[in-house]
This record gives sequence, structure tokens and C-alpha cells, in this order.
Amino acid sequence: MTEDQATDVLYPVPERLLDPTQCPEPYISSMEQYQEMYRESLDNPDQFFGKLATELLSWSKPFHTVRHGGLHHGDVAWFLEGQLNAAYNCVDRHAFATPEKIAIIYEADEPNQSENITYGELLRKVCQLAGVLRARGVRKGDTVAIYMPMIPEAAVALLACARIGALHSVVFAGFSSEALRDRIRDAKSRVVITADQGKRGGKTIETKRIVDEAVKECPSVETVLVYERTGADVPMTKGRDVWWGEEASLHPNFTPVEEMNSEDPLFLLYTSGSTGQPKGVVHTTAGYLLGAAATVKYVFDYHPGDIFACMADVGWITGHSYIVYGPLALGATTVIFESIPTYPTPSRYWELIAKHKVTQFYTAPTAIRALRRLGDDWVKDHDLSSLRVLGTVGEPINPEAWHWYNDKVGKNRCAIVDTYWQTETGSNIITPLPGAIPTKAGSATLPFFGIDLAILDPVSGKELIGNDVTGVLAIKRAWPSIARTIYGNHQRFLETYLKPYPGYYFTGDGASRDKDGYIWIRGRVDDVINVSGHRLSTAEIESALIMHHAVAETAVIGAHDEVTGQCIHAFVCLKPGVSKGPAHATDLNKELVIQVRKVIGPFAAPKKIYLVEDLPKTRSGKLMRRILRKIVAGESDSLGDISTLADPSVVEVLIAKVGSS
Ligand code: 6R9
Repeated sequence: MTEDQATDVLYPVPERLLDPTQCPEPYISSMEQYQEMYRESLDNPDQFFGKLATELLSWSKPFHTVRHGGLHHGDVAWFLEGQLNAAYNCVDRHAFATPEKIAIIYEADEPNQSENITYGELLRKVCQLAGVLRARGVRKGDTVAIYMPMIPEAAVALLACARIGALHSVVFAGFSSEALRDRIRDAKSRVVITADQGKRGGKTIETKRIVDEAVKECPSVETVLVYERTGADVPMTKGRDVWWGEEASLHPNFTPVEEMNSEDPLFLLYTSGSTGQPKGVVHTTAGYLLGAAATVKYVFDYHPGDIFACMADVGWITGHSYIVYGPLALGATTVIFESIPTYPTPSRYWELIAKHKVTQFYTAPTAIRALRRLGDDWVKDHDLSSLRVLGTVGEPINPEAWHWYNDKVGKNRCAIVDTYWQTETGSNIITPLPGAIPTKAGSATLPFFGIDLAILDPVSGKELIGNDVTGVLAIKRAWPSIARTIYGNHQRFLETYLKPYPGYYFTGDGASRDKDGYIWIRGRVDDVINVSGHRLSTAEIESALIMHHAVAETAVIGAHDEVTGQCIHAFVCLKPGVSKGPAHATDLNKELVIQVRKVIGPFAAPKKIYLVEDLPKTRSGKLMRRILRKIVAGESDSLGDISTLADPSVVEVLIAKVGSS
């Protein structure tokens, strides 16, 4: 890194963004304006958010009470008495006003197959699917599992659920059949929406087959609705499996929405926590939708006519908020990208931007790092002049990747918004605003409106006041889009987020506030590993490994990785009597990787597996993953206190093992 790329250099808002002859005037166009609005959002939240909710959302019945409850009791509620429907807000109102406006640009796996869907068409598709779901017995409050490739019908499925007040539970299509099965069971879904096959990077994915495997062990499932993505001849179980196309054609293409109360749940989305059991994070209708819409407006400075392209998968929260709900709530044109950044060549993103004249582009540091590695030639010579805002999300972005994004993609004339948030926060909570907040490479900068940040001493829980402090990141009061509960387990919600530091929402991340008050996210302080922005818990992977017949015990850690941020290293102790010879070890390694792919999904596969005799444990039997992390990081000289280990001699053996592999 050169001198001027040092991390505390402040990069001013690019002049072009503030020049009305070149760009629409940003909604927030100075630091002072941001500070004033931020202060207002904390000092007069009822007024601030009441106004925002009236401006950005359409209500069938107005709310009177802006806020109730809070973090102390875990009874957060916003916009009480109000009624609205998320699908009405994302589809109907725009279809009524501008039926010919493009709602979705579908950039298919093969570059020459893109398609546009107008708001008028989207409304018809959503209504027909809503009719199918109703006819299949789905009612307000039921859950529907969605396991779909990245095609417009994925968005249609979400919105059809929202239309009838059913909670969608999207399971990322990279999850294995077993992971899907567990999520269907936990949510007690009776209907699964899927596709015959998926297409990704030129490869075919046997989506329906995975669903069949999963559903075998889900007696609650009565209907599997199959969209014809490729038209392949897939097995259909009579009485249970039906074709989307056939069913939809039986239903009228207008059907009224179900009126929902503000606090009625909109969806659940599973995410990994510190234990093996994934949590179904529940978001509500009004607060969530407002968070998504408000951040598309202010964080991405969305103006009418803009083309919004978020490259996430709809199976993650980023896809929910920034492909579907946020952009559509504002009547924007949103891009659904089915492929991968390197198909057919590593220019795919840049071709997509040039072809569709994308104005806001949102991706993850892992994709930026991977493309940067492949060289600048792939990004040169594409017309990226439509771009105004470049977003990143999912993990800390290293300054090198930030600069590459800024220089090579943004040509130093776009805003870089490093947006920090979580499944549980619903929408961006720490982020620059394009026209207002100068950036630093690698810092998510400052809190969004209504986010009352605190950095706490991890041990005492005391708030660390002032600048130049490091601790754990927490938030002092509820904001509209905070998750309300964990599906079927409110106690776990309280214990995970609200009880560790009473009165605060605990993010699970470490953070520093630098001398200028800028926030730097340091990564998870719990047992969550972040691989390419995908959250995985050590316990989840360990329990997948332990299911293998040869495995006695295992410890999984996150190690640094150039491209994916973190990668998984697994330490495995074999059962007595299992051969550990080199030939067998290679086979075992393969089997263990397959095991994890099968139980969780390919993205959770360990990059390295060490077959070891023993693991570092305390006398009380607690696994000390910290020691393994240090050994793998090459920091064996700073292991800290190992005297609490039951057998400190294992450390030397492990150091030798890691060193030799
Ligand atoms: C949106 C999303 C949340 C975790 C979060 C943190 C990490 C996300 C980040 C970031 C540094 C950013 N994270 N954005 N770390 N800078 N801009 O990713 O949700 O899948 O729930 O993950 O991701 O560790 O706690 P989710």
C-alpha cells in the first residue's frame, strides 16, 4: 500500500456527484445536513420516522403510535394501528401509476437472454401466484419455503407470499437437501416453491431433485410448486408436486391484497449463530419495509430512472432488502442476476453495467478481490459511466480491494458505500451517504438515521465513550427494521441479542471508533465464520463432520483467506482403530469435505483438514479454538495463557502438524 492509501486518509465526496449538470442532486449533500438529520432522528424519532414512513410507504390505515417498547423487554413495535401490505407497496401502487415501467431486468445465466418485466406484468404474475397459494390452502401467518435459482420468479414468489400475508422462508439454493429439510421442518412450511433446475455459470443445478430429497423427510409438506426454468423432465410426485405455469394460468391476474398490521411478520430468514441450530430471524411488515426503502433512497441515493443492481442472491438478507423490497418499494428498476461474475468471462459484471446502464451497483468484497486478482484488463474498456454509487457488503473490505473498486470500477468519480449491517438489522446501519460523508478505505464510516451506536468494553459491558476506542459493537435503542424475534423461540432471541449487554442490541462484531469518530468493523467476536460473506457457525460445521463414522471429535476455525476473507480449517480426531495412514488420509479428507457439502452446502466445505490426535481443551473440557486460530495464523509465539489446558503438550504437536501440512 502506498503512503496516500494509508487507512485514515479521508476521501471527499467526488465533485461530479455534487455537480447538477452531471448527476441528480443527492438527497443529503453535506456532512452538516447528515449530522442535522441524524441528530433529529435520535432527538425526535417519532417525528422523524413518522414522517419518513408516511412519505415512503402507502398505508391503507394510518398509524398513530410511531414507537412502543424497546430493547429492555424485547417488545419492539413500530407504526402501531397502521395497516399496509408490502406487495401493494412494492408492486400495485407502481403498476397503477406506471404500468409500463420496468420493474425487473432479468440478466440470465447466458448473457444474450436478458428480459424485462414491467410493473404491470409483475402485478399480474404476483396475483396469479397468490391465487395458487390461496387455492393450496396457504393463509395469513403460514410459512412458505422458497428454494429457487436467481430468476424473476424468485421475487414473484416472495411478493405473492407477502400479498396474502404468508411468511416466506427463503433457503439459499446453495444449501444442501439436509439443510433445506431442517429449515422446512423448523418453520413448519406446508408449501415449497422451487424450480425444475437452475443455471449458474453454464452449469445445471438439479434444484428439484434436492427439494425431493429434503421433502422426503418433511411430512408437513403438502404442495411443491415447480417453476419451469429449463423445462427438463423432472420427476413429479402425484398429488404433491404441481407446475407453476399450469396452476398460475387458472387464477385471475388481479387479486386483492391481505391487509396487514405493521407488526405482522413479513418473513423469516435463517441465519447462523454461535450454536449449531440456525435461527429463523423474523422481520415485520412496516418497520422492515421502511428500513429497506429508506436506505435505498439515502444510502444509494436512488433517484427515479436509476437502474439498481445488487449482485447478492435472494437467499440472503441482502437479496431480500436490496434486490426485492427496497428497490421495488421505491418503484425502481432492479436487476436479477442469475450468473456468476466470471461467466462467460471475468468481464460479466462490467458488461452488465454497460448494457443496462446501471447507476447503483452492490456486491461483496470477496467478488471484488477475486476480480482484482484476475487483472485490470477485464474491467478496462467497458462503458461504466452510468455508475454513481458502488456498494459493498458482507464483510470488512480491505483497503486494497476498496481502492481497486474505487479506481478501476468507479474511476474515482463514484461514491463507495461500505455498508455494515446484518440479517437481524434488516437494512444498512453503518454506512457512508454518497453526497455527504467523506470515506476512508475500509471503514463503514458513520451510523445511519436512528442508529444509536455504542462500543462496549466486552468484559464490563461499559460503554466506551469518545474516540480512539475498540470494543464490541452494540446499539442502544430499537430502529424500525430490527428483527423482532426468532421464529418459535423468543427466548433465544433475547438471549442472543438483548441479554449479553442489557439495554443494548449486541451485534456479535468487534469494532473501533477512530480519532475522527469513524467506525471500523473488526469482524465477529463469537464463533461465527464469514466465508465470502456467508455466515457459518463453527458448531454447524463441527456437527456436520461428527456425523461421519470415522470422526470422534472436531474443532473448526476461521482462517484468513486472500479471496474469501475467511476460510474454514477443521481439526479432526479420528475414532480409535481408524487407519490414519497417508493413503487413507487422502480418502478421508475427501469424504469429510463431501460430508460438509452434503449436510450444509458446498460453500461450507473446509479448505484444510488436519487429522490430529488431540484438541486443546481446558480441564473442564471446553475447546479452546482461540489457540487453534493462533496456530493457523502463524502466531504460535503469542498463544497467551495455555496453563488452563488439560494437557498443554498438545500445543507443540499441533504446531508441528499445521507447520508440516
Ligand atoms: C448483510 C449481511 C452479517 C455479518 C456482520 C459482520 C459482517 C456485513 C459488513 C460486515 C464489515 C461490512 N458484515 N457487512 N463486516 N463490514 N460492511 O451480510 O448480513 O449475512 O447476516 O452477515 O457480516 O460480521 O455481523 P449477514
